[in-house]
This record gives sequence, C-alpha cells and structure tokens, in this order.
Amino acid sequence: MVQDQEAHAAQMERTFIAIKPDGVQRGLIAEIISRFEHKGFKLVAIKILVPSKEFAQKHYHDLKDRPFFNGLCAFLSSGPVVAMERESKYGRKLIGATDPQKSEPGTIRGDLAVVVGRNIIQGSDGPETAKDEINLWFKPQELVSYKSNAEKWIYEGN
Ligand code: IDP
Ligand code: MG
Repeated sequence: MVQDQEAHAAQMERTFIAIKPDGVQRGLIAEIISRFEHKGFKLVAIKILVPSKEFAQKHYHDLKDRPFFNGLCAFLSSGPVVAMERESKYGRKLIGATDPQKSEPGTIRGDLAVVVGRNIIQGSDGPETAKDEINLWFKPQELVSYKSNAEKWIYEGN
C-alpha cells in the first residue's frame, strides 16, 4: 500500500503555469483556472504579481538569443501575471501549441488566443524546467502540501 502511494506520488508531474498579462487583462483568469481544476490538476501554489523586466529575462533566459526576446520580456512584465504550481499526470496538453494558429481547438491557446506573441499562458516544458521555474517564482513556504481528496476519483490505484 505504501509502495502504491509512493509510485503514485512519483508519477505526479509538477508544472509551473502562469496566466500572462494578456490573459489577466482579458478577464480569462477564472476560465483558465477552471480548465485545470476541472481536469483534476492539484493546485499547490498561486499568486498574482507584476514581474520586473529583469525577472522576465531570468524566466526566459533560454530564449535570450531569439529575436523576440526583448519584446517577450517587456510583455511579460507589462502587467499582472497569475503564477501557479499544479500537479497532475497529464503534462501540458491542455495548454496547446506555442503558436495558437497551430493549437488544437479544445486547448487553452486553441480556444482563447490567436497570435504567438499574445498566447495568454505559460506552461513549463517538462519536469526539469518546471523545477527551475517553480524555484524562481515561489519561495518554499508558498507551496502548500496537502492530500487532495479528489485524487482517488481522478486516478486509479490509490
Ligand atoms: P511555450 O510558451 O509554448 O513553452 P517557448 O518556445 O518556451 O513556448 O516560448 C516562450 C514564449 O515566447 C511563447 O509562449 C511565446 O509567447 C513567445 N514566442 C515563442 N516563439 C515566438 C515567436 O516566434 N515570435 C514571438 N513570440 C514567440
Ligand atoms: Mg517554454
């Protein structure tokens, strides 16, 4: 039983998610949060803040050589962002492709965004980047540890 629980915990993937300034200004906070909530993503941390340009540059450091880097960092720091950590076994499929023109309908970007520079949401690319992004955006004491009672209805074997 304990082994089952450990296996279950090991498979839960941490994801850093941020609703970018365009999503906040367009009044899409509840819409976006509800999609993760309805799918069964566990909410571990959440806050609203205006990131500085320097902070945005840190967040997007791996894109620093791309031509859109300055505009992207200026945009991310242009207004409030809602930052979250969520856990699930579903990866980033809800978010959709980076370019909303290529995102499937049914995904957040496919349904709610139109151009790549205003794609309303950030989601970490995988477990390693999630770890780095969560460490950048949250202090350890901002992460809440709790047992989600919904999990036994969302997943098998726990
Ligand atoms: P992701 O957000 O889907 O993980 P990344 O490649 O990590 O995509 O790029 C980060 C962000 O940079 C994108 O969400 C988008 O806002 C922006 N971006 C990516 N490619 C372009 C581009 O070709 N033009 C303008 N902005 C871009
Ligand atoms: Mg990315």
